Amino acid sequence: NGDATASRKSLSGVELVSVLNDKTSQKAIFVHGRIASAKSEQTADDAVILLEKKPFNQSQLQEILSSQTKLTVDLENDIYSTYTAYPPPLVSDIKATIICPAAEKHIRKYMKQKLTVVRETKEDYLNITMPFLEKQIASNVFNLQWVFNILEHKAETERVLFEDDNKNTGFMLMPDMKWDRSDVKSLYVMALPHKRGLKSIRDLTAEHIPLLENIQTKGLEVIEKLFKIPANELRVYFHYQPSYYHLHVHINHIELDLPGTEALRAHLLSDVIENLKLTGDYYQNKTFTFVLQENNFLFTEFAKANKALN
Ligand code: G7M
Repeated sequence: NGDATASRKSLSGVELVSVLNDKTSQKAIFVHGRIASAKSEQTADDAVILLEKKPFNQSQLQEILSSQTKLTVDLENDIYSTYTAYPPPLVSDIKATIICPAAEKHIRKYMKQKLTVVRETKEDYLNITMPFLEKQIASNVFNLQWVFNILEHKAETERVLFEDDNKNTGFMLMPDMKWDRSDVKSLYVMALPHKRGLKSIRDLTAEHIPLLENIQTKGLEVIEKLFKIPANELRVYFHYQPSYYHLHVHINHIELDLPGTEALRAHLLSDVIENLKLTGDYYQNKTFTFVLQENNFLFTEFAKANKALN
């Protein structure tokens, strides 16, 4: 919804419905919950809650290595011992992301599921993907309100890193929701163009090169100035398919090991610019290969057209 200021002080009133995905190696868990509605106490909204243990913050180490941290013994043998440690609450923080009210699309997105590789020709895009996206956009299933809130200075206003307000080539540089900003080695920033109607890189033509070059030059200059990270330590790319169909560029620290940076999803900004310079309608004609989760609605469309079987 358009209320950009909703914020919570605690997790009270959250009912656990189910665990969507328990990602032990990433020390994260995604759950489906229900949260008492802000509007009426009798009703509850579906919510997706993402809980993730954070990396250690070196400036807090002395606080952890102190009498404030209680230990219980798990094993003791000669010079070796292992414990479960209970550090004080202020240094045992976890990152919590709440999507509420969550649509079925969000619940499906975070559910553990099978992945399948899909090939999308130009014709598949015109016959399957585009009609599907247009239907979803018309019924507001891909809620882009959060993007418009940023572009219209209604949300995350204190987080803006840079803005170029030109209608055609301008963009806003924002910390991504995934980055808690505590450590520049895990830098994750996104560039959001002001121009509306560009759904994904499929829509890009030679006409958009000035916008893309502007992001590449100014965006990276600002990051170097603010965070002292030079362009040659950054990974700058688009997703295809994205989750949100307002064009955006992902910028992250090269040492950050992330899902979504792999060959089946990421397209480097510099390659996109280069391809458009060589062939202005490259992305309209290209066959894309990408991975979809099997309970993604777009996957269902490809399966219905018998295009997801090989
Ligand atoms: O390319 P794709 O659509 O998959 O990526 C969307 C990106 O937008 C992800 O990296 C999200 O973490 C980020 N993101 C999503 N939302 C809803 C928000 C938001 O409300 N604020 C910010 N700053 N980033 C978001």
